[in-house]
Amino acid sequence: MKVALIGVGQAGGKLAEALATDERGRRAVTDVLAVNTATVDLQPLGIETLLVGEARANGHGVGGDNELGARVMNEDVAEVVEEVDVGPECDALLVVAGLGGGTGSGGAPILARELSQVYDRPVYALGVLPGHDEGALYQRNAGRSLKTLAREADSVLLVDNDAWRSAGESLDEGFTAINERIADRIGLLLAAGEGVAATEAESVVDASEIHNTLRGGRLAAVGYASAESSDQADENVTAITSATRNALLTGTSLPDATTAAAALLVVAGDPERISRRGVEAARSWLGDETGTMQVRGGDAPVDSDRLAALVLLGGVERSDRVQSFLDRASDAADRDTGEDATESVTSDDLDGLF
Ligand SMILES: Nc1nc2c(ncn2[C@@H]2O[C@H](COP(=O)(O)OP(=O)(O)OP(=O)(O)O)[C@@H](O)[C@H]2O)c(=O)[nH]1
Ligand SMILES: [Mg+2]
Repeated sequence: MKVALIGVGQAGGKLAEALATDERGRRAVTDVLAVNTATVDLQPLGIETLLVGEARANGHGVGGDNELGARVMNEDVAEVVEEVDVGPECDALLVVAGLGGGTGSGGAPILARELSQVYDRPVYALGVLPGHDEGALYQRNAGRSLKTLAREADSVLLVDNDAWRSAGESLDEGFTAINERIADRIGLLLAAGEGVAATEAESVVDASEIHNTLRGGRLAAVGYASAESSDQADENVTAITSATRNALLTGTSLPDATTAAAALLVVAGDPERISRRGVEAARSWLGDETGTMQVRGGDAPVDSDRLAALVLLGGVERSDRVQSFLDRASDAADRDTGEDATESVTSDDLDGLF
């Protein structure tokens, strides 16, 4: 799936750069831009950048004020859209931001709304949720931003900052490593079907498989795990099923978000090592575990001795994990646990940004 990529804010810019320079990610990224209100955060980036909100932020950022972040983006959004090159080969637009800060948190929903009006292609977001030890302001910002972004984007792929952090790694020292993991996994997903000859893979993951999986809901998550494999495909049934199991149960970008409206299983590895029986078993397990009948699948040829499973889950707002994050963010005294699966992102417990 080819995407035009726009990072908003500091996390957004760093992640856009990581994805656009990732060995696989760069095959899927047709254009990339980093937008911020802070000059110093744009300077180190090796991608095209755009400073916005100079009149209000003076090039110094918005200090975690996401309402100001939204206002600034609203004023300069035409200029941002102008800088993004969306060619005919582009399957979707992808807006990336940390949802807990100011510029990205407030700016991403405004930008997603504008891009949806300008282009007839899906506008997806990659949103980073603050880790549990980040302060209340971050949690609240992220909750309000997420609620608004879920309405304005076609789907929001969520990555919890605690999910792919290594043990003992502080959040700050871990950012580079976390960003690389995110870029590696999202890069694999986006590039899975790019530049793959139909003869090379048993089934190709084209853009429509991703669109259809994400169409199942407003929020999405991705899981990843790999396993050792044998050079004989028929000995790799367990390698594929256990990688899939670990991708969902311990390797997801949104821990414990295991209920979904639709799923996509990408099995990555040497095509000669991929067991069809393993893939069938893994897909069937995935459907049972996530509670959906819609499990799509495909292969991603990768030159490796290992086999990996990448699981994309659409419609994870059905998960308790999302509900509990939004509850924490809204600080609502009177919690509503309604039956409607999308209620967590549409209820009035938490004010949207606009
Ligand atoms: N994964 C990841 N998260 C980051 C990174 N940098 C910041 N964050 C997270 O993103 C949130 C803060 O957003 P930033 O992107 O720093 O803020 P901003 O959009 O630049 O907004 P202002 O600085 O307030 O103008 C926090 O939850 C951080 O933990 C990063 O490089 N990687
Ligand atoms: Mg900043």
